[in-house]
Amino acid sequence: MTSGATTSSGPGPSVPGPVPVPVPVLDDDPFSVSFLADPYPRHERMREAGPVVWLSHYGIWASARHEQVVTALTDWRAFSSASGVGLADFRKEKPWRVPSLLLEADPPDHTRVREVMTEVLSSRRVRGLREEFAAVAESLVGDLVERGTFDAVRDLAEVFPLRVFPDALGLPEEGRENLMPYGGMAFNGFGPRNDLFHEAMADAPRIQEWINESCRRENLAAGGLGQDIWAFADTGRITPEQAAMLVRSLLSAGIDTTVYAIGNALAALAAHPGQWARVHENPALAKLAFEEAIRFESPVQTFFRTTTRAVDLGGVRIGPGEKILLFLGAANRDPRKWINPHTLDVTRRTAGHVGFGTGIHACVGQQVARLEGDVVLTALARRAAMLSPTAAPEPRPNNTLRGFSSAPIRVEKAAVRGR
Ligand code: OVM
Repeated sequence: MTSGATTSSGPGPSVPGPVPVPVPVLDDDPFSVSFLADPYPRHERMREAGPVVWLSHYGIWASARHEQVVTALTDWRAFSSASGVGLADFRKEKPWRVPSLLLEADPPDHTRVREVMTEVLSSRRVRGLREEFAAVAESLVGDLVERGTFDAVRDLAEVFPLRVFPDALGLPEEGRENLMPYGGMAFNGFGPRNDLFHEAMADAPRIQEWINESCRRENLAAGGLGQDIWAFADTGRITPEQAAMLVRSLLSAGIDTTVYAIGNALAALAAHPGQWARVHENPALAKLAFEEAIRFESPVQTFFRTTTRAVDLGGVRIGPGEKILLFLGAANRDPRKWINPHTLDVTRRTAGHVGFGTGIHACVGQQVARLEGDVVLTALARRAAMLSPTAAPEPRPNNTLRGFSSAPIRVEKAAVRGR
């Protein structure tokens, strides 16, 4: 047993069934600033303690292993999203906002709205965004490379998604500064009511008012993804109320996630000059590099599920109505699944990573995220022969997202190729 973990047979009476295994009990607070700033040693301890552990600080189950995380995400009948995918159990406490029709729902309610969103964010539609996204990336990255030094987070990761995604949606110009703070609310909102939660919610009523206004049909520009959602209300596939809520989902999940993903990818690649050399040599590797960065430094670290019945996970019996915290970022570094999991390898086969989740709730916008990552890294690969950090990245604590508030880098300019 690893230090810090004790075992118990878990709460509840013993029942007939699989032979119960002792359940490791850990007292970590995975939402403390110290855990969030340096998660990987704690992930390892949790992963090695057992397939499923009991986190006594919150009275919840958790898994940091790839196999159990995938099993729980795949088995939506036993591991429900409808009670919320954060710590709060919606059957016991009032959610901070009206629950998402997409994220915080199970079949059959989930099914039709998910089908609509899958169509809205189809491959064909996303391919149609590429030209514009690539042009913005080329221009922005071109200017930054001329400067020689810049902050990969503040000057690039926080700038690029806000230059392309709100236009793709058709959002009004006014108030776009509310998008990142709203993402901060949504993702800190999955955690406990700690300082991060309360700081994120400080201006909640004003920001929510802007978000709700921005979901209305008349405030969305023609030709954007927002109007594409609303068009489904005319076909009767969804109601107008559902259309507005699905636009809210794009506003919740579409900005901060890609900011963190691009920032994490740039920070990881700057810290691994040998890997960047390969991407520079062959910019077609940009796609793989972005995917590997999502595995290596997963922007979405955790989501919860709630059991609907007694269920066995990795030999551990979990009772009905219990919360389980799934560590996507730890599953993505599980040595049972990955060779050299703590090494960034841009030619690694990343299939099976759970950075976008898996199962019926797997990220519906993942092709948009990949497009953003691809065009940014491709533009940089053509122009920068070398990246190097000029200071350690500054962690930005968040109850769900892993990333940095700053990652200053130096770039060595190359002759522009491949155009
Ligand atoms: C939503 C949503 C979906 C995925 C992630 C997320 C804030 C939100 O439907 O609102 O994070």
